[in-house]
Parts: sequence; C-alpha cells; structure tokens
Amino acid sequence: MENSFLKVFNTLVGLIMVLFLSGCATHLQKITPENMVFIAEGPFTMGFAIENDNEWGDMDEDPVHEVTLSAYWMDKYEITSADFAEFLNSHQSSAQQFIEITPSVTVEFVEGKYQPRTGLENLPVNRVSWHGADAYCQWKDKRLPTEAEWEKAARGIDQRIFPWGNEFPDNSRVTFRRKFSKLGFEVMEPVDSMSQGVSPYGIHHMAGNVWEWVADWFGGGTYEDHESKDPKGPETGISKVLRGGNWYYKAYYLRTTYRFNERPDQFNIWQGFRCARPAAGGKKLLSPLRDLCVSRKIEESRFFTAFRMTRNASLSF
Ligand SMILES: [Ca+2]
Repeated sequence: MENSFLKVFNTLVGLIMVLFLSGCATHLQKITPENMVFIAEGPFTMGFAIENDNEWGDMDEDPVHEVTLSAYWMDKYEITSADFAEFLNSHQSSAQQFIEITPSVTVEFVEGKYQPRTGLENLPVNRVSWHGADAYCQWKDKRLPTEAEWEKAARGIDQRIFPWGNEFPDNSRVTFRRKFSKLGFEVMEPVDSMSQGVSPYGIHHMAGNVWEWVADWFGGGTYEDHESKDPKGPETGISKVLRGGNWYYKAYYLRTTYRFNERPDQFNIWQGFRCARPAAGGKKLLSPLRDLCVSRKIEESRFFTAFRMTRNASLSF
C-alpha cells in the first residue's frame, strides 16, 4: 500500500517537473508577432574586467558595474535586406542618407525601386548609416536599443563573454574570420540561423554577421560615472556606438562587451542593426517566470559548457 502511494507520488512529482520544464522551454521561445523577445526589468553586470591573465578587454569597457534596466522588447533578428528595402521605398527622398548602395550591399536599386538582391532576402541589410537605422526603427514604432539594453540582451545576467557562453567562437555559432573578397555574400548567414550561437534570451547573431548600431553616442569614459538605472550615454558626441563584431573580425571583437564606434553618417559594408521597444506596463507580469527560466538556462549552460578560453586562444586576435 505504501509502495503504491510512493509510486503515485513520484509519478505526480515527475509529471509536474516535466510540465514546468516544458513550460520554461515554451516561455523562452515565446516571441511577439513582430519577432521580438521580452527582457524583464532587473539588474545585470555591464563591462569587462580588464585586469586578467589573457589581457582581454579595452579601457573603455572598464569598470565593470551593475546596471538596472526597465523591461523592454528586443528584435530577435537583425534587420533584413527585404525589411529595409520596403522602408527605403516609402522614404525614397531621404534614402541616400540611410544607405549607400554598392555591389556589396544586400539591397539593390532597380528601375526606380529598392529590392533585396535575389536569394539574399533573409540576409542582414548592410552599409546602413546610423541615421538609416534610427529612422527605420522609428518607422516601425520602435527605437534603437541603448548600449546597455544591447549588452544585456547579448550576455544576460551571468557576465558571459560571448552570447552563447565562454567557449571560444567557431563558425557553427557565429560568422567569424570570413573575407568578403573571397566569399562574397556568403560571409553572412540568414538572420534566423546559427541557433547554437544565440544569447540567453534566444536572440540571433548578437555576435557576428553585421555590427549593430545602438542609440548611444560613444564616450570612452562613459562607464567611469555611469548612471545605474536605464543609462543612455553621453548627451552628445562625434560617433555612435556599434556592438557585436562582424563576419570578418577575430574573437576579441565578438565579445558581448566590446565597444566600437563610427560617425552616424558613415557607410561601411559591415554596418547593420536591430530595434528595441520599451515594454508596456502589463508585460511585467511575465517577469518572475521569465527570470526563473533564464536562470535555469544559464545554470544548464554553466553545467554543460567548460571554460575553454586559454592563453593560446587570446593570442589569436
Ligand atoms: Ca550582429
């Protein structure tokens, strides 16, 4: 009798665990119709400790500090050539401020109309200025993420070095050390690909593919006297921040904390972006389960991922 009771009890406990874990999996994959991912209000650690044996990290990534962000939504994917062509066609009079069309751009201009190059519809748009990225996000009723929002979306709350964890990059996780002069558009991958390289929130290509514009002006000393709640960076500046590295760069630049910058009117082959949106008040109801599930995913990642970054690895950038 007692054994029967224990069997039933154990079965029920097992069933509850399965339901919980599958609930987490479903919840982690939950996205809005616009392919955005919810990131709950809360703190995370920003920056990189530059005093380390591998001599990784630049002065502007220091000091490491805690930042608390309000809840927000982040695009799960980089903006594609098809997305941006649609925007350009509705803003043709300003289009030349937003993108510079060359043979190495995934968008082309044919017979008075912008269109994605055939077969490249799901690749990221590239050679976009900051002004183009900013205008696109506003057109979608979104905005560029702040630098802090971008970094939290890339690394979560456990200070990981790359979006997938601390393992050294390879081309199964990230477009990495590829040359456009050799591979052409094959340096890039579709924006929804490489699921092994997603961030703790399931966001694709936070490392590699195209560098991503964010809202903030760049300041080398921004972290010295940072704001701890929803920081927005310097009030003005000369250049805007880009994050995440691109297909060409070495591991050092693919780190979640690396800060690049460029003038907002500059066009380069590797410039793309994604958008964010502040969360509406009611969405905070999702936070407790979300945090629990993300924490569980991070613990799994820690368990299964050995820290393989060696001193030799650091010599390869
Ligand atoms: Ca990217």
